[in-house]
Amino acid sequence: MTHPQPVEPPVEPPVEPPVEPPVEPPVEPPVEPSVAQPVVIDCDPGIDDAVALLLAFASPELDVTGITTVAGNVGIGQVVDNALRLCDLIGVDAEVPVVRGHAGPIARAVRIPDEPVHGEGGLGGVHLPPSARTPHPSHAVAWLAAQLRDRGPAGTTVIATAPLTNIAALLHAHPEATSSIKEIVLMGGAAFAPGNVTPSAEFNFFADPEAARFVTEAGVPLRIVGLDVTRKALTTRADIDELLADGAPATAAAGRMLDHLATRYEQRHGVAACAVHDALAVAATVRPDLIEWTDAWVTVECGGEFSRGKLIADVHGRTGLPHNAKVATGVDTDAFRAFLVSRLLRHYGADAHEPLR
Ligand SMILES: [Ca+2]
Repeated sequence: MTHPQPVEPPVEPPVEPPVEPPVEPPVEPPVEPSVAQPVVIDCDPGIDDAVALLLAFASPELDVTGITTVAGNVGIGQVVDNALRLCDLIGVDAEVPVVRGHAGPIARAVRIPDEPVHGEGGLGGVHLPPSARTPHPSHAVAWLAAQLRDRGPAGTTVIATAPLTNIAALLHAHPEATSSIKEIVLMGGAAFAPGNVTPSAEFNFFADPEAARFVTEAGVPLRIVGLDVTRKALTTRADIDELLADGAPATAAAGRMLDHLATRYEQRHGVAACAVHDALAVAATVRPDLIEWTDAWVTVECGGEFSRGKLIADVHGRTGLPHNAKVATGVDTDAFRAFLVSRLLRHYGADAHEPLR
């Protein structure tokens, strides 16, 4: 007698787990040069201007067609010299001019800060090699007028990171330029935060309040990035160390300049970090979504005993006057820090993904 053989249960083929597609790190979409926004940068380098220039030239969304200069953080001669040296550091195309502008306010005596916020030479004691470049032969105001005219209606964005003397002089002498400006994105003022020169005034507006007032009321699309947000968007010691550790010429220079600011900030506030005011204006141009904007009618106090240079922002419509600006009132600090540091490392770092230009 045979015993029945045990029946093996049918073997189910192993079920392969579904294959998850590999997770790619987020990649910024490439920006075609043809859609890059033409911009001019009016500045007074200055450490944060220097970092703003580095960020602008690392941003393919922007086509920086010229750098105009004005007295502010340091005198006009030093500002021009710093801008030329920074162009070498960045690798700016020789066709992009550095243009000398006003040596001080038109309506007031020049006022260079007594306190050396930006350190020796205006760049935190960082010595960049002398440049063989020379400034453009035109004055900044004449150059801006021609540049804006050539680019056509609403063709150019102006990023202004200094006292507004050049821009006010442009809009006063060449009112037709108003229609050629797509928008002005400026670093200046403190609508609701305390000032950094007086209790009420930020440096750029305090240095030339008449110019700031003229620009705010000139009828040009305007976005204002002031101390209300730049003081919140602090670059940290870790960010600075990351730039220093990279060690390439431009990242190391940025790290050393920011280290100067952070050391000073720590002495004053007990926190090893620093505001990079002007770089936030560039970021606001490329990535306005990083900022919370509030529509307001704005002007600048020119005659106050204690409030000279104060940015007045009527966000509740008390004056009944129509909105003439978008005022930055909030910022995604971590997103800005990541944007700034990653762009600098990506474009200038030792393992730069893209060539210098
Ligand atoms: Ca500046």
